[in-house]
Parts: sequence; structure tokens; C-alpha cells
Amino acid sequence: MSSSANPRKRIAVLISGRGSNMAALLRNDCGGDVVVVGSNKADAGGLDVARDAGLATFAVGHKDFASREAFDAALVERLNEYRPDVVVLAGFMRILTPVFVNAFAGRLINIHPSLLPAFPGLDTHQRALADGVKLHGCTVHFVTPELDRGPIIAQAAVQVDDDDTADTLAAKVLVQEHQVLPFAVRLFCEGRLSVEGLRVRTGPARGG
Ligand code: NHR
Ligand code: GAR
Repeated sequence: MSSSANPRKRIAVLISGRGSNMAALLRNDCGGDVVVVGSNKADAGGLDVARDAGLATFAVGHKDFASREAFDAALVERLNEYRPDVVVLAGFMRILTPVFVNAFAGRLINIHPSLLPAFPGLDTHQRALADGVKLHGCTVHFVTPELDRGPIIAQAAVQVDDDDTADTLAAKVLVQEHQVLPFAVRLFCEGRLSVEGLRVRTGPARGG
């Protein structure tokens, strides 16, 4: 197959913090190229990492907008300058309205630090400990307007040990996140994912 018929995908990444999941996307072959890293926080540490890697970055401060919808519209506009094929939320901490979700429907992916549908939302490690689960982990899913309820692409589990704290559990889960996010993005970039309801099926690699 010629490369012009099947060009590498353009990946945009949104972060709010240190950006270790974004860095995992840069380290691993995701079947595409990260073309821009954006944040709702100008001081997100991950933006420095991205700049050091020679990537384009931007920040859109959510506090500068009167509504969530206005913030989301501005974010869509900035992202579209880079013509992304897929947008990855990698530790992005703002809930997105349909203004944003619909603009990238079917090509918007999030990494969430729990085994969904358990523990959607925030403070997942603390809540997993409080509920006494023995398995915890992370989920990569397509983003839909309903928070953390989109079709699941991939998950990875870790054991909860007797002496785990929220911090030790977060560290164990993060190791898994760094594996499963590049894996899931690669499946997407290779065109292997098909979605039916909440179920995502992974077909064979094409041309291989
Ligand atoms: N938006 C939609 N529509 N659907 C999803 O599945 C989303 C989403 C936006 C972000 C990531 C996320 C997660 O993996 C995500 C998934 C932020 C919050 C939150 O409560 C919850 C979940 C997620 C991200 N944010 C607060 C808010 O008011 C702000 C918290 C803060 O700044 O620290 O937006 O779980
Ligand atoms: C990750 O654990 C990610 O799963 C989580 O924030 C961390 C970001 O770390 N995401 C959420 O909690 C979304 N609500 P990173 O900036 O080093 O990738």
C-alpha cells in the first residue's frame, strides 16, 4: 500500500499536569505522529516536556471563558489548526461539553485511572481502597458526553496489596497506563477498532 493512500495519523494530545502519559505516547510507536500538545493550564509541566521534544504546544485557560461551552469552542478551534485525526485526553482534567465531544466524535480517546465502569470521575485510587477492591487499574475509552461511560478500547489491571496507599496504588496503575495508552492509540491509528454500542472490537491489522 502506498504511503499517500494511508498516511500516518495526526495525533493531538490534551493534558493538565506533568504529562507522563503524553511522554509515553512520544516514546512508543502509536501508529501516528503527535502534532500538538495542548492544555487548559499554561503551567502544566507536560508542556515543557513537549516543547523540549520539539512539539507545537498551546494553552487555553479555562478561567478566561464565561462558560464551559465557550472554553470548549476555543479549544476545538485551536486543535483544528493542527488537523488532528485523533485527540487523546492524557490526564486532562476538565469535563467536556457536547460542543467539544461532538466536534471529535469517534476520534476522541481518554485514559482513566480505574477499571471502568467502576469509579468514574475523580479520586479513583482513594475510592478503590475505600471500597476494598482487590483489582484496580486503568481504562482507555472513547469519550462520549456522559463522563467516563464511552466504549472501552483497552484495560489493564493491578493487584491491590494490603499495604497499598492511594499513592502507591496510583504509581502501580501509572506504569500500566503508560503501556495501555500507546497500545490503544495504535489500534485506533491502524484502523482496527469497530464500535457497536458500548462494545469495541479489535480486528486484524490491515495489510499485515
Ligand atoms: N468529558 C466528557 N464529556 N466525557 C468524558 O468521558 C471525559 C470528559 C472530560 C475529561 C477525563 C476524566 C477522567 O478520566 C475526561 C473524561 C475531569 C473530571 C472533573 O471532574 C472528571 C473526569 C475526568 C476529568 N473535572 C473538574 C471539572 O469541573 C475539575 C477538576 C480539576 O480541575 O481538578 O471539570 O476521569
Ligand atoms: C493519570 O493517572 C491519568 O490517568 C489521570 O491523571 C493522571 C495524569 O498523569 N487522569 C485523570 O485522573 C482524569 N480525570 P500524567 O499527567 O502524568 O499523564
